[in-house]
Amino acid sequence: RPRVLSGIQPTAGSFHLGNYLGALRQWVALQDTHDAFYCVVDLHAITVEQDPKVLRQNTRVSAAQLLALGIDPDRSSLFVQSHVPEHAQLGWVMQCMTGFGEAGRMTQFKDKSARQEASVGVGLFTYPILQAADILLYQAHHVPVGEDQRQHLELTRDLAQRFNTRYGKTFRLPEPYIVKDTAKIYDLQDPTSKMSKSVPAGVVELLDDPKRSAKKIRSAVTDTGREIVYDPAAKAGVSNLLVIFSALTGRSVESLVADYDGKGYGDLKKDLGEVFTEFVTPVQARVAEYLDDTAELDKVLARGAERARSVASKTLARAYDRIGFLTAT
Ligand code: AQP
Repeated sequence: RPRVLSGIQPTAGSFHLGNYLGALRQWVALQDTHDAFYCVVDLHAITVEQDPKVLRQNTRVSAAQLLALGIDPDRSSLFVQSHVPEHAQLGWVMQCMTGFGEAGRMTQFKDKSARQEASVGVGLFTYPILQAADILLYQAHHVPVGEDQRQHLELTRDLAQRFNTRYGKTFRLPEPYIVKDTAKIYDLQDPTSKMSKSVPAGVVELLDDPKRSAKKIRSAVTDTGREIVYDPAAKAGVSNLLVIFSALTGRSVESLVADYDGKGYGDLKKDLGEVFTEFVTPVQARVAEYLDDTAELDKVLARGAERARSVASKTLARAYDRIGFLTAT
């Protein structure tokens, strides 16, 4: 079976619809066809300042959400990044393989550092390099992510190629796995920007009160026209709602457009609020159950980390050897 690896930050506590439709839904589906490794990337979370108590809690909340959304720990290795020290170790190696200018071209760093008011740490700058190590450790064939991660995947491939050329074939070059229809879910208040946890107004959070989320959906920004059509360039807001509606229900955008012929934006938004509520209510109940028994949750994560380490340690040992590090005896 081909391998798949992906990670998600625990920073916000709740995941949002962009995370779910852009990435996590694919994580769940790929369990059927792939040997899957999924991690909560707490090392990435500290690229911006975190309160230790909140980080610990959010890491569990993130793991509980992944389980509640359908990650099956018997089929997939679900783990916390810091439990597998090889990530940081290979991360250092990859930093030494990366050009300063190359890292500086990452557009997400430019966006995030521009948005951040506090001083920007070096970790935020080098985070795509650690992400490359995350992926390469598992010799992943595919990496299910949203469109915003495409450039980081390119960097990962470049670094793998560079290492292989310099030291001999060591790493598999991974392919991004990006589902076109939901590759970029847009902010409800600004449907030309991606939905992002850093801009809370237009985000729909999975763990938020569904009533509040339905209200956010009802007040989503749409244009002044009346017609419900799919036209991302001219009608970004409505098109975004149609994509979300379609992804949550499995109904095609065309059939939705046909069904809403003659109806108004208000009807679409109200119905989507209900669809979302129906989707998220059982998810929230399962999250609460997983968080009720943190000892069991921690055990699941320990098991996942053990399986992850057994793969990661082999890759790291091979890379260290190729580089010319003495084997520790
Ligand atoms: N709006 C989105 N549409 C589609 N996919 C998205 N992803 C994030 N936003 C969207 C995908 O979710 C996965 C996990 O994201 P992450 O934890 O790495 O965090 P992120 O990309 O930093 O998420 P945010 O909310 O976008 O945070 P900020 O505001 O910090 O940039 C990834 O696969 C990502 O592609």
